Amino acid sequence: MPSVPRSSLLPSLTALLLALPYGASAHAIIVSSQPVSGATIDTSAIAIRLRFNSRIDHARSRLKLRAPDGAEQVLTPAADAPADEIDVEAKALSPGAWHLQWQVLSVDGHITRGDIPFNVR
Ligand SMILES: [Cu+2]
Repeated sequence: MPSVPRSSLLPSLTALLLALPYGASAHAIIVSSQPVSGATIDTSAIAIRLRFNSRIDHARSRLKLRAPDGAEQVLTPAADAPADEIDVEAKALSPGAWHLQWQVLSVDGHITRGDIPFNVR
Protein backbone atom coordinates (compact mmCIF):
# COMPACT_ATOMS: atom_id res chain seq x y z
CA MET A 1 0.00 0.00 0.00
CA PRO A 2 1.56 3.31 -1.03
CA SER A 3 1.97 5.71 1.79
CA VAL A 4 0.46 9.17 1.43
CA PRO A 5 2.26 11.71 3.54
CA ARG A 6 -0.18 12.96 6.17
CA SER A 7 1.20 16.44 5.90
CA SER A 8 -0.09 16.78 2.33
CA LEU A 9 -3.42 14.99 2.83
CA LEU A 10 -4.67 16.98 5.81
CA PRO A 11 -4.51 20.46 4.31
CA SER A 12 -6.41 19.39 1.18
CA LEU A 13 -9.09 17.70 3.28
CA THR A 14 -9.47 20.84 5.35
CA ALA A 15 -9.74 22.95 2.20
CA LEU A 16 -12.46 20.66 0.87
CA LEU A 17 -14.50 20.89 4.06
CA LEU A 18 -14.22 24.65 4.08
CA ALA A 19 -15.30 24.88 0.45
CA LEU A 20 -18.46 22.77 0.88
CA PRO A 21 -20.70 25.33 2.60
CA TYR A 22 -19.96 27.88 -0.11
CA GLY A 23 -20.75 25.46 -2.92
CA ALA A 24 -24.05 24.53 -1.29
CA SER A 25 -25.18 28.10 -0.73
CA ALA A 26 -25.44 29.02 -4.40
CA HIS A 27 -29.18 28.39 -4.42
CA ALA A 28 -31.43 31.31 -5.19
CA ILE A 29 -32.11 33.82 -2.44
CA ILE A 30 -34.18 36.95 -3.02
CA VAL A 31 -32.10 40.12 -3.03
CA SER A 32 -34.95 42.51 -3.83
CA SER A 33 -38.67 42.32 -4.42
CA GLN A 34 -41.46 44.42 -5.75
CA PRO A 35 -43.73 44.55 -3.89
CA VAL A 36 -41.59 44.64 -0.76
CA SER A 37 -42.71 42.23 1.96
CA GLY A 38 -45.37 43.95 4.07
CA ALA A 39 -45.97 46.76 1.59
CA THR A 40 -49.30 48.52 1.19
CA ILE A 41 -50.18 49.27 -2.41
CA ASP A 42 -52.68 51.83 -3.67
CA THR A 43 -53.33 50.44 -7.13
CA SER A 44 -55.09 47.27 -8.25
CA ALA A 45 -52.46 46.46 -10.89
CA ILE A 46 -48.84 45.82 -9.99
CA ALA A 47 -45.64 44.89 -11.72
CA ILE A 48 -44.18 42.05 -9.69
CA ARG A 49 -40.42 41.80 -9.86
CA LEU A 50 -38.30 39.38 -7.85
CA ARG A 51 -34.54 39.54 -8.11
CA PHE A 52 -32.34 36.67 -6.96
CA ASN A 53 -28.66 36.29 -6.11
CA SER A 54 -28.18 33.72 -8.85
CA ARG A 55 -29.53 32.64 -12.19
CA ILE A 56 -32.78 30.71 -12.03
CA ASP A 57 -34.54 28.21 -14.25
CA HIS A 58 -37.54 30.21 -15.45
CA ALA A 59 -39.35 27.20 -16.89
CA ARG A 60 -39.29 25.37 -13.55
CA SER A 61 -40.02 28.28 -11.26
CA ARG A 62 -43.53 28.95 -9.95
CA LEU A 63 -45.35 32.02 -8.80
CA LYS A 64 -48.74 32.04 -7.11
CA LEU A 65 -50.95 34.80 -5.78
CA ARG A 66 -53.28 34.14 -2.87
CA ALA A 67 -56.21 36.53 -2.70
CA PRO A 68 -57.74 37.93 0.51
CA ASP A 69 -60.54 35.34 0.17
CA GLY A 70 -57.99 32.49 -0.07
CA ALA A 71 -58.37 31.92 -3.81
CA GLU A 72 -55.10 31.04 -5.52
CA GLN A 73 -54.01 32.14 -8.93
CA VAL A 74 -50.98 30.86 -10.81
CA LEU A 75 -49.02 33.59 -12.53
CA THR A 76 -47.08 33.09 -15.72
CA PRO A 77 -43.78 34.99 -15.51
CA ALA A 78 -42.46 36.86 -18.52
CA ALA A 79 -40.20 34.60 -20.57
CA ASP A 80 -37.84 37.43 -21.50
CA ALA A 81 -36.92 38.42 -17.94
CA PRO A 82 -33.23 38.66 -16.97
CA ALA A 83 -31.66 35.35 -15.88
CA ASP A 84 -31.79 36.27 -12.19
CA GLU A 85 -35.28 37.75 -12.21
CA ILE A 86 -38.97 36.85 -12.24
CA ASP A 87 -41.21 39.50 -13.76
CA VAL A 88 -44.98 39.33 -14.03
CA GLU A 89 -47.94 41.70 -14.15
CA ALA A 90 -50.85 41.20 -11.77
CA LYS A 91 -54.14 42.97 -12.46
CA ALA A 92 -57.50 43.58 -10.83
CA LEU A 93 -56.30 43.01 -7.28
CA SER A 94 -59.13 43.57 -4.80
CA PRO A 95 -58.44 45.42 -1.55
CA GLY A 96 -57.15 43.29 1.30
CA ALA A 97 -54.28 41.04 2.34
CA TRP A 98 -52.49 39.23 -0.46
CA HIS A 99 -49.67 36.71 -0.54
CA LEU A 100 -47.17 36.22 -3.30
CA GLN A 101 -45.81 32.68 -3.06
CA TRP A 102 -42.71 31.93 -5.06
CA GLN A 103 -40.72 28.80 -5.73
CA VAL A 104 -37.62 28.84 -7.87
CA LEU A 105 -35.12 26.35 -9.15
CA SER A 106 -31.65 27.79 -9.29
CA VAL A 107 -28.97 26.67 -11.70
CA ASP A 108 -27.30 24.60 -8.92
CA GLY A 109 -30.40 22.38 -8.82
CA HIS A 110 -31.76 23.57 -5.48
CA ILE A 111 -35.33 24.71 -4.95
CA THR A 112 -36.05 27.61 -2.66
CA ARG A 113 -39.42 29.10 -1.80
CA GLY A 114 -40.91 31.98 0.07
CA ASP A 115 -43.97 34.07 0.74
CA ILE A 116 -44.27 37.82 0.35
CA PRO A 117 -47.29 39.31 2.09
CA PHE A 118 -48.65 42.67 0.93
CA ASN A 119 -51.81 44.71 1.20
CA VAL A 120 -53.93 46.40 -1.43
CA ARG A 121 -55.79 49.47 -0.24
CU1 LIG B 1 -28.00 25.66 -3.67
